[in-house]
Amino acid sequence: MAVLTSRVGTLSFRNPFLLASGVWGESGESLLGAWRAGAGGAVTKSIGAEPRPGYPNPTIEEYGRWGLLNAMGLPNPGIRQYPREIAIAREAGVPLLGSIFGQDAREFSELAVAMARTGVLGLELNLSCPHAEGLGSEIGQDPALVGEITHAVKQAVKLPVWVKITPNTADPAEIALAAEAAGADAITAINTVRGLAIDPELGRPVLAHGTGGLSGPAIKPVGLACVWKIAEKVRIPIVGVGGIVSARDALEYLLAGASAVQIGTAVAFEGIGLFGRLPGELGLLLDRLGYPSVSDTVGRAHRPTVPAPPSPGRPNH
Ligand code: RRO
Repeated sequence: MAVLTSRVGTLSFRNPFLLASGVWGESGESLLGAWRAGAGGAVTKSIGAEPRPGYPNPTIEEYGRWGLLNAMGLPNPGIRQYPREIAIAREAGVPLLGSIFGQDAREFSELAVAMARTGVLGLELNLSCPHAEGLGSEIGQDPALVGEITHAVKQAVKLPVWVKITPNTADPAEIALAAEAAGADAITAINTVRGLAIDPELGRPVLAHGTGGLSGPAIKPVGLACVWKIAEKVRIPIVGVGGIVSARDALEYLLAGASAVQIGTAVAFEGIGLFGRLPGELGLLLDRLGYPSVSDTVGRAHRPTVPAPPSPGRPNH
């Protein structure tokens, strides 16, 4: 069977399926549950300096299995409370990345230092929440600010730093390049795609916040295109996220240039049991397609070895 180990820079995971930030990762027990179910690792909920209740309800609109529109509003218990949750998962050996969000380079570096003390293996900087005033993608759309924050965090801690970037900008690859130039160890792409739902009966937006972020299978092509474009420009590893529900979806991301993938919305729909099924399914798929390992697939669609099928009605030169 194909080797499923996934390497993202200096970090190594038993398989490429990581729990994405924001879904299921609020408590130590839930992070541990994802690992016990078979995940390669997990990213915590995004944690800020102070506790935040999040936005009022409604915070989620569902589009069948195609997607979720959310505006949760970064609910989290704050960096002083959260380490006790991380301890539960870390003591059980879960490979964990700590996700943090802040307003500026100074706040990010302070959070990074506090998060590093918890024993996480690396950090993920959330520079991409699509509906947080003064946070997330509002700063993550500016390459200079992304560079400044990444640099400050890298100066503050010794851990690997992944920068999670937004698709809600003209050129996500430019943001990724700025993060790489500032010392990022990997790029996580993508966060949710900004969207809006309107309730015609009420004549107002469905979500209390108004706009939200779309996730789930509907955004897979957006995520793949971002990973593809970023892989053309940066040399650091990419972690793909957006709409993955099957081993085949994951392989598409790997072939586009991702070294590992994260799963969020599919966990919300299906539960963490999917981490027990996906690695085996990926192994079978890699065997069938002749890939000896996950690492042999990374970026392969940029240099295909199998000729394209002839297009109907056109000569195949
Ligand atoms: O909490 C949220 O509303 C949220 C976050 Br932090 C994020 O990064 N992405 C998203 O779609 N929602």
